[in-house]
Amino acid sequence: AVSDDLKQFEVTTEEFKDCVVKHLHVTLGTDENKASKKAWWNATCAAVNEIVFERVTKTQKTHYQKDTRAVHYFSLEFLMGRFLKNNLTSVGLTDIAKQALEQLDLDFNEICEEEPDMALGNGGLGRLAACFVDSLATLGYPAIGYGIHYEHGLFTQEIQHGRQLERPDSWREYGNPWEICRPESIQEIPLYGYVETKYDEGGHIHKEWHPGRIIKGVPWDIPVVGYGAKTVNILRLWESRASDFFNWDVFNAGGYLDAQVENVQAETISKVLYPNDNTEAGKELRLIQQYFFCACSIKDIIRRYKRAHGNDWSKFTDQVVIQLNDTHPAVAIPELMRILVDRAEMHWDDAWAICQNVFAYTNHTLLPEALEKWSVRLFEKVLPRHLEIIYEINSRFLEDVVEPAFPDNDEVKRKLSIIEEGHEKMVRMGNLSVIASFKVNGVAEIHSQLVKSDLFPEFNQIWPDKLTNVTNGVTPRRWLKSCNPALSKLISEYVDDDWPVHLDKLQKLNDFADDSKFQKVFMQIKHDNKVELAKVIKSLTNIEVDPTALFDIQIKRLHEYKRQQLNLIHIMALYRRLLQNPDYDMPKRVFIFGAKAAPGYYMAKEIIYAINKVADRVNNDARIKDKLKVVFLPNYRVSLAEKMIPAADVSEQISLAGKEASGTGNMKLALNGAVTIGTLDGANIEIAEEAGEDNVVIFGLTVEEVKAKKAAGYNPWDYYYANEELKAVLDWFDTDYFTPGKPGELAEIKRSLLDYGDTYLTLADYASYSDAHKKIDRLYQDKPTWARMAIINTATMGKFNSDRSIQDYVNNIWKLTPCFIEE
Ligand code: 26V
Repeated sequence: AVSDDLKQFEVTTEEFKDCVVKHLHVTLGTDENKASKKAWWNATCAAVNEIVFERVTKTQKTHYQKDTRAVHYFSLEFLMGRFLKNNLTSVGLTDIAKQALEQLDLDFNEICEEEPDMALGNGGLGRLAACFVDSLATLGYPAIGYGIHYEHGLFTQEIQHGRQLERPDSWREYGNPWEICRPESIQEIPLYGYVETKYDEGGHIHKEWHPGRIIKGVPWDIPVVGYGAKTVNILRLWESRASDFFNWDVFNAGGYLDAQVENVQAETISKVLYPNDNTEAGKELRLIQQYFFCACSIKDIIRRYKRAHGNDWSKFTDQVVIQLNDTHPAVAIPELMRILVDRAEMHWDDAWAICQNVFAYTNHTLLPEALEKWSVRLFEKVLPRHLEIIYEINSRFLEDVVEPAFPDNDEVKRKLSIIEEGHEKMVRMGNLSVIASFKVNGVAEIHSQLVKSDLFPEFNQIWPDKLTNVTNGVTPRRWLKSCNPALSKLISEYVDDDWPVHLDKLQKLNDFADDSKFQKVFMQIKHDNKVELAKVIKSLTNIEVDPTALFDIQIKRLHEYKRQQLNLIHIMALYRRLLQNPDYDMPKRVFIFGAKAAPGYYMAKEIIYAINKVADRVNNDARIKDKLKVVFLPNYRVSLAEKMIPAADVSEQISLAGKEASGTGNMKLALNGAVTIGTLDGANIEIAEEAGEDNVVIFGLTVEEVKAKKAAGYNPWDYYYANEELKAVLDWFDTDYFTPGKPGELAEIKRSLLDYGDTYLTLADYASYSDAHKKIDRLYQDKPTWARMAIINTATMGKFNSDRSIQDYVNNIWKLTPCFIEE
């Protein structure tokens, strides 16, 4: 049992305290009298690292000695959040650390607040990668996460006069205690230049790439501590630097300043995370980022393989599997081909056979604007040899695979080709990924079905076993145990204390769903969490909210397909009902939003502004007697999510059906006892299956209905004229009711929903959404009924443990064996 596992680090409070103080002196160079909170935090991390770093070394040594097969998770994003609480949870020292800091007159939570979030990701895709590395380590699988060591993570968001302002995020400006630099594993990466065709004595063709630039990649390792801390894997993130070698050339040619310019250009590669979520812009720097980290990682993998197997490539596919987190790292495919064919001088067919057994690809979106395409012209400039290889992969694929399957069918060939013909030729990274991978998966049942039927139907015909599903999950260590300690303690009392690794055991709570004593305690914990969130709301926004009110939460990136605007329109309708009838029957409600908009996404920013303007008006209107409050919490991020999720009564999952691949916030909220109001989209469907239809509130069009409606010609004006309330609310946007003295400041939202066609069928789903909220109101007013629903939600979310997702990947794709690490 895990409780036993956790006993391996038997450290007393006294010992832990001494260790922190020791690090305050010898690592931080200060003392108890003058240490800042930041220094105490650093010293506490250093104390935890005494355990963690030992385990990293031991894990790596064991994996090397046992020559284990490992998964290499390639991702442009790892949204890790904070580490201290999580790592303490994993080594089982949370209570000890709490007491130790208390004895030092420090507040544990305050010290944890000193840690900046490691926000090297945008949203769902990056956070999924973080949950997956946690589960891989917890389950004892040999795994390494590869990514970029961005100097600046996702921007921090400030709200000024209701509008989003972006500020750079400098998460490691003053050093970061969780990372280890490994200069001994630096790699050199070529870019630009041209390809020379050579012939050897036998008349064989040989390609030589003469790069125009060499960039250095410096690896930083971040320990990923599995729960129980037996396995501690690493996340290896590459930082770009100017190559010394190249620099000296320039320098010797008399260009001291030129050399500095080269430095800046090289260091730009890992400077900043692209803040777009779901829109592809085709920027050169982004392609270079992708290639830079893929090339470093492939070299790293091959170096490690050769240390065990020398030049014998025959075991490579037994030892190495690479998972592509979306198409962002797909350039790893031609890179591995280049190394095998040009460098290892392997025959094309042998090299291709290796690739096809190494790569697997996860698709995370169907949105057409997010599907990556690179112009052939740009590709040729940055990676001339890779473009040739892609052409070769493509022509062999079209000839050897497509032609036999679809004889003389040019239309299918055009569709499946890696190269899109048009006025500008493009490289389609999705097609390349499907062709090179042995498995392709979607991230929830419905999404995987749509990948097969709508995105890649012909590929599915050619390779019926290639396309598959792995439903996403979240780590219950961060998203229940550490963020909701009171509920965790209750669960341990009623279930067993190994639920964080056997989440299905939560099922046992079903037995207590109608137990009034248990209901009381469960709802008291929810209330206490709401009191805590109310304090956060007060301190960040100065808005007072009543913790007895229903807390309705929508937290996710701002995007029109996620339909925060639907939520807003409904809030305005409630406000209007209250103004027309002060006795309108509804429980007190607080609507809480957290969302960042991509800096260049105009409509998303307008929606943020509108939410804030409506909030200003509603929150300060004495007529409605505090029955309705609207809160937009600035700078939504992992650490803020950890405070919001335990306090949610209702979880808003209201994307247009077919658009949200899975969602993972939906899982975190339900796990913490929130009731979902949601569409039949992504993992909502599976959540409803697990919790039962009575314990979620489903509304809106289904995927089939959306398709039918669009085919029949959707007209948003029909809904506008048919629904008096909807019309009145939309017309409100034209007035200055929420923007005094500035009529029409919010009018673009109305226009997007009527004049620009309402791409995401917001108006079509409005009536159904409004009815669903009426149902929520009724249910919430019946306390035992609500408590029962909340408990059943927590009880039935076992499926959404990311350990289960990882086990699915292992069984169906990766074929790994867990590796025991000695104590
Ligand atoms: C796309 C792009 C396009 C180019 C610019 C930078 C950039 C950055 C991220 C993305 C990713 C879009 C795909 C994505 O985030 N999908 C989300 O994946 C989650 C995990 O599977 C899933 O739960 C969400 O439903 C899905 O939207």
